[in-house]
Amino acid sequence: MNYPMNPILDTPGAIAGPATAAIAVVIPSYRVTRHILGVIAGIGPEVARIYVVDDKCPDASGAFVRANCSDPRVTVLEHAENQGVGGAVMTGYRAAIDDGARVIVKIDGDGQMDAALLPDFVAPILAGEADYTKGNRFFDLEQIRQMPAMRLFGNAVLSLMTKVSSGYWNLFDPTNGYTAIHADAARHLPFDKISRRYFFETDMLFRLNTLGAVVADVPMDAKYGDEVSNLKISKVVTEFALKHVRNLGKRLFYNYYLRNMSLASLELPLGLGLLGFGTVYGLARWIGSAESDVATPAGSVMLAALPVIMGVQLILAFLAYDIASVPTRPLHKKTLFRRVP
Ligand SMILES: Nc1nc2c(ncn2[C@@H]2O[C@H](COP(=O)(O)OP(=O)(O)OP(=O)(O)O)[C@@H](O)[C@H]2O)c(=O)[nH]1
Ligand SMILES: [Mg+2]
Repeated sequence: MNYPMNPILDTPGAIAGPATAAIAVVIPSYRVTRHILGVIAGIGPEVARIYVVDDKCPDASGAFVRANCSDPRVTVLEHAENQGVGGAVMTGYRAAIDDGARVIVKIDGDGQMDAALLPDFVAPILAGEADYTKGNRFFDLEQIRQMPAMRLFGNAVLSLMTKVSSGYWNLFDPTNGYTAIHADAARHLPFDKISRRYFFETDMLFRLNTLGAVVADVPMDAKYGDEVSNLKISKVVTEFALKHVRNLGKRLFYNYYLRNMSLASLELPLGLGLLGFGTVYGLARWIGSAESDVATPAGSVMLAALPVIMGVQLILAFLAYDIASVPTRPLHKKTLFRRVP
């Protein structure tokens, strides 16, 4: 069944009141039978379709929803094999896009996300201010105190790594799974290339940046109850670090050498080269003079110090350019990306 077109959508923030026909929710479901019915019940009338994606759940949460939920908006989709949260979300995105949804919200099935916040995620997209919105649990200091220390530290490190690898220097809390996306932006994502497990949310940001999509943070409170945590911090950090380096390399190549060239494309290699040369040459001369107990000539010192200083300056100039290059004009406002009705 396709979504009927709804004129009120063009009025920014007008998603209150009866179902606005083009907002869909995707719920990736794995070991959530104790929470999912509550999650669905909490989704307001502004949402027309709900896709519950059973990711080969050992508790058969898909069948559980079919048996216990009478909400006509709900469609249960099932994976023949477990694909991870990312795999489940992308199955939901595809179904919602095929059905003509305009904005697709992702809410986890474990009750950690308050569905009442959904309008805050959708409004910036309908107002044409963003292509993608994601939750940020670091706005309210009071709330932050409730967060487990290990998660706080992990998030801070991951946030910094993601700013660098994704190019979204304006965002924080990148692993936050509460998100919303405009269908016209989702349509251009390379679904098959996006990480499907815990790196999913972070990899989405990288892919959205390569499209030039605008992403905005939405303040939200984290809800931690009796749900079992599947996240193993130690395993995640190493795996994430490698993937961040990979994404950074790709982003720099795509944005500064493949699709565009600017002064920054010169500043980075020159800066790294000078910093590398100055450091190696300086260390070598330093060790040499320490071993021979002969003072290093001023010229040699300058030959090391100058490249280091210039190198650092050039790298800082590159970073300033990269920070200023965060996308500002939403993708779905660009005619090229807009779906032809
Ligand atoms: N763990 C896990 N969750 C999955 C999988 N497939 C879909 N999901 C769903 O993806 C969402 C996020 O998974 P969570 O395990 O809650 O991940 P998280 O919120 O980062 O970690 P926690 O804080 O431990 O809840 C939930 O709705 C899961 O039910 C899977 O293969 N493994
Ligand atoms: Mg969770």
